[in-house]
Amino acid sequence: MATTHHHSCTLCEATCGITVTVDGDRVTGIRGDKDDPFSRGYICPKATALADVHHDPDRLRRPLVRFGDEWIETSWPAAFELVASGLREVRDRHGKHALAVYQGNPSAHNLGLITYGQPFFRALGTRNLFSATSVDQLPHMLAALELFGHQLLMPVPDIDRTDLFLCLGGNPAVSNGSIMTAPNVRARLKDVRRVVVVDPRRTETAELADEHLFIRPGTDALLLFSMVNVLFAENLVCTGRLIPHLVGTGILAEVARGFPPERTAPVTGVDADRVRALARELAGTSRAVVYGRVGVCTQEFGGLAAWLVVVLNALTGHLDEPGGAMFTTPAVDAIPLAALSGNRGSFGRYRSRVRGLPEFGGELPVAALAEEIETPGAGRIRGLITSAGNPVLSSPNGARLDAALDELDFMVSIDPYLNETTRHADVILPPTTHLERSHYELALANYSVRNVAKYSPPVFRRGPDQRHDWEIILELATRVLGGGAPARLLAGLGPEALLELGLRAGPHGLRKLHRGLSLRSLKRQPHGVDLGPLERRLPGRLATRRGQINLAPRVYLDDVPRLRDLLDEPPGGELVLIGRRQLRSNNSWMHNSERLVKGRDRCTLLVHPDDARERGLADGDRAVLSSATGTIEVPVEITDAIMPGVVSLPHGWGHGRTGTLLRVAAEHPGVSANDVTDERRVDALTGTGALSGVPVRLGGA
Ligand SMILES: Nc1nc2c(c(=O)[nH]1)N[C@H]1C(S)=C(S)[C@@H](COP(=O)(O)OP(=O)(O)OC[C@H]3O[C@@H](n4cnc5c(=O)[nH]c(N)nc54)[C@H](O)[C@@H]3O)O[C@H]1N2
Ligand SMILES: Nc1nc2c(c(=O)[nH]1)N[C@H]1C(S)=C(S)[C@@H](COP(=O)(O)OP(=O)(O)OC[C@H]3O[C@@H](n4cnc5c(=O)[nH]c(N)nc54)[C@H](O)[C@@H]3O)O[C@H]1N2
Ligand code: SF4
Ligand SMILES: [Mo]
Repeated sequence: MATTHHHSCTLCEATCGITVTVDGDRVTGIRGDKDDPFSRGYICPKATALADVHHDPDRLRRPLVRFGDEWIETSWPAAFELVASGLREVRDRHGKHALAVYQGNPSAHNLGLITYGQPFFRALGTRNLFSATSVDQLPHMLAALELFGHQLLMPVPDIDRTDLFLCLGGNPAVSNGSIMTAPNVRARLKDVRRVVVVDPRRTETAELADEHLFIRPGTDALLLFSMVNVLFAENLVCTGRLIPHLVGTGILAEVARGFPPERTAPVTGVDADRVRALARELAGTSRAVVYGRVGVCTQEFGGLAAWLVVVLNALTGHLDEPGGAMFTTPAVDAIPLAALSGNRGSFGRYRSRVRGLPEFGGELPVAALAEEIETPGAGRIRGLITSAGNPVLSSPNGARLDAALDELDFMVSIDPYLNETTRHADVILPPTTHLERSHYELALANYSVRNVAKYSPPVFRRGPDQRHDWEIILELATRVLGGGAPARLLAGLGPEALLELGLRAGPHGLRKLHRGLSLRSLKRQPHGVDLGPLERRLPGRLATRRGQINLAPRVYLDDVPRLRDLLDEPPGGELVLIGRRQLRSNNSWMHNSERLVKGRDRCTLLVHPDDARERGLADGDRAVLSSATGTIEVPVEITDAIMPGVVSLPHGWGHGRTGTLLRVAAEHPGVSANDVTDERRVDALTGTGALSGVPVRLGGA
């Protein structure tokens, strides 16, 4: 029987509404849901591939247990027993820190993993918690913690009401927006009066923009500091109604004096006159916003750059103002809940054992994972749980991690695929996937350009022998930590009940008792509910001790001398590598969908014509790309859309390895960019992997 279901695409942060038509147990179509008030029918090509994941013959549906090179399907109780004893043994013999966890990106899009995964992994009490955060948004979270008092208080560009969108290190026309949930961001950008993009590549977003400025990778903090310099030097600082709450502007003025545009231009490659003009334009446009994303985070000065993005918005009166950088009013508000438990976030409470990289929010940087497995001594990692992550392809020097994983005493992966990471596990526990579970955007609704809420029931009932992520976690929690009272309580509830509690306690729930949001009311509105545009939230929303925003926290000031050194040592003549995202690719794990990977090889290296000529390379040639950590062979694509001296390779490829079961991906393997990135290159302040700006050499194959 044919049925129609309303759901959301959970592949990226845009949260597009989808309409799924089903006949029996087959998906017959996935279309954009025109009645979703937020996405209004928009989807990108990846949404339809959710059907491919659902029907993928390679997707695991029952637990796999390794016997040498063989995998045997086993029952859930037997698999749980094996995993529990493996994990317990590591803890009993080597202590709780010997057990590590890596949580990957899809965790953030998964109601069950947010509500159950986080508490369980933390309850393990290990310092060795890792996640994709430290190759992603960590610098933005640190800025949120330092300036607004809570690591989750990241402001969002009010893109629908802005007149000037200054975008650094983000390519929302392809990524569909990040820490800016904005379905159909292309259309939204087209409605912005002026868009300026700062990027080492003339990206798809830059093509839509009014102006594009090439910047040398890793130098954004210099550019941003110069803009701060101009604001003070030309008396353009205007902090508006936040004046009584801002401190630290005096120190900022002082520090910024060392970064006049004429000093930074030779290093950044951005003309001093353009920097001055941009600063003036930002100050002179009443609805304007500076937005920085992955490119400003995953570089050697990511911490400073992410901080300066907030500083610029604040100094020009664009913080917490319509059209500027605003805070959301999500239906389930994680911040008061987390603040109540004293968990506002943390930084540098302890450091990684081998290299001394700083803790952030109870996690350590993933750039340290391989060495923590390999290096003997007390506290060495002996066991690993990966959940919804593929760090072999996604973390810097993935090749080293690939080898290190074999040294573990025990590894379990909660993942629907036998891929480059999970092939090292002793047991794989495959959860249900997207269409088989209910959905609410618990995390991303906090970073949405409008306040929205949407609940979707599962499209398919899961099979009798399948488990949801949260059920797997709960079972492990009970078996490893014992079935204490908290576990029993959680077990009795389930993610929906926790969601209901969150909705009731949230700003759109209790406060409006009669018409307040509840799970029931959301169920009656299957396309989702629009709760209006972003509103001013400061100073009430601040979680800082004195209710103030210190624009110049010590952690950043202490890192400024390192940036100043960059002024004196302009980068050498070598090539540097950056990444890029592609519309039909989603990090490392959607390449088993034929419709997404068919056509020409997309894992190509973009090279500027001058750099190609110098090396005798022609378009389509295979070239050898090597770095301090590795060597790979890639097809070259010559284009003037990339800055001279910079080459670009997408990440998430490098399939077809022995022992994986991804038959479509193996036909389109590509190479892994992270086989040449370097785990030793991190932002020294935050420990975030510096995936961008990696020195490389390029030659003919
Ligand atoms: N060079 C370079 N490296 C990068 C980046 C870059 O720009 N350049 N970007 C970085 C960024 S921003 C990120 S977020 C990371 C992403 O890196 P990761 O989070 O490590 O990896 P993903 O590629 O997202 O892989 C997700 C894994 O989760 C599994 N999975 C999918 N859905 C589910 C589910 O519902 N439940 C469970 N249990 N598993 C599921 C998939 O099979 C896959 O194994 O990569 C980072 N690495
Ligand atoms: N289609 C698709 N969409 C995705 C994803 C995907 O894999 N595919 N991944 C999702 C995830 S996990 C995330 S975190 C978001 C990321 O969302 P975005 O940040 O928008 O993603 P990117 O396309 O990686 O954009 C980073 C940009 O930074 C530029 N860049 C690199 N180095 C520098 C630098 O030093 N300075 C400056 N100014 N720019 C630099 C790159 O050229 C690139 O254009 O996308 C999400 N959406
Ligand atoms: S932009 Fe594409 S991948 Fe992202 S949520 Fe929308 S349909 Fe899904
Ligand atoms: Mo990400």
